Amino acid sequence: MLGLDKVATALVAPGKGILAADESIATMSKRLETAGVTPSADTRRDYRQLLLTTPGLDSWVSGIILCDETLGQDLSDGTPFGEAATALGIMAGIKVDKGVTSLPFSDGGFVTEGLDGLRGRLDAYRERGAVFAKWRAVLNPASLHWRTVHANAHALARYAALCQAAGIVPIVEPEVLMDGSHGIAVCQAATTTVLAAVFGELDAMGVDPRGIVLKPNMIISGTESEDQARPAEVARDTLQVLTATVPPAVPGIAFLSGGQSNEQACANLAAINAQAAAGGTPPWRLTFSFGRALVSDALRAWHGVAASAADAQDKLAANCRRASEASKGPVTAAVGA
Ligand code: 5MM
Repeated sequence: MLGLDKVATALVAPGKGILAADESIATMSKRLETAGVTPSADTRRDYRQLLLTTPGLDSWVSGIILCDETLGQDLSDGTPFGEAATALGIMAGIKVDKGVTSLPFSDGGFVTEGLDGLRGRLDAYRERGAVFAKWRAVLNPASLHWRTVHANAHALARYAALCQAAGIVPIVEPEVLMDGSHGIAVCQAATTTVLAAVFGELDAMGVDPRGIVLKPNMIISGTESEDQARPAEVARDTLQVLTATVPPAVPGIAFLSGGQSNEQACANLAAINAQAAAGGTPPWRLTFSFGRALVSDALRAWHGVAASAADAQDKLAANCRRASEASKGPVTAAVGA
């Protein structure tokens, strides 16, 4: 197997990003219902098969993140998902966290669980073809308590260390939510605090920064804020935060979309890359690990109808192509400037 640094670097290869298709059974079932599809193991499988087998996907996507259920499933031709992804030139990843639970004495904060038994699960996932993993912490910028920051940073670092010991590249995802009416400065302050704590804990746990991918939020205004930051401002503040907190040895930063549309997320990613390039060559690749910003249009187009699969795949391909372009460096932003 390739070294951790080689896998991490390949995940963020020029023009490539990561497709997050790892919704838990509960989340995926809700999204299917909203799209008019009856949720079941079979419909969840059919939907993920549609995504993975999109023609040309490997031109824009280096890896796909799956959940436990999908990595244990087979495509309709009987090929296991992990094997099918590898055959298509796409690395298979696995979401290993078990979701969030409330953290006592933290003013309503949450901590992500899933460390118990993780060592054994990682071995089993590797057997099924996973070469990278993902763990997501969720933080609310408007009510950020130091206990929430500390608990989540510690858990992310314990997870990352276990992954690297198992020969699996950890994607480290501390998500500062965009829900709320806060302005961009609140997101910037919270994300700086969170990333500084995360990299402090990763170092304390002996995690090699060359063998991880960071999956942070962009620095943006809260969804309900009346003052929506434009891409140039998002780029400036995002790069300030990353420069202050992320070691240059980290090969790549793959942003989550956090509820942004494909157009908005790609405009922001393009602006981030343009500004980074204007300041010289950034130490890390700056790309995408979007979920909703890539797949929402495809799910709506498919709505469980086999005859709509090709149209759905076209929509996914268009969104992945746009994200890939945005990750390449200076391009014309689609929204604002
Ligand atoms: C695809 O959704 C992922 C898993 O969500 P749940 O465990 O809550 O079901 C999620 O972690 C996702 O990978 C990230 O939030 C990035 O996705 P977005 O849609 O924010 O780009």
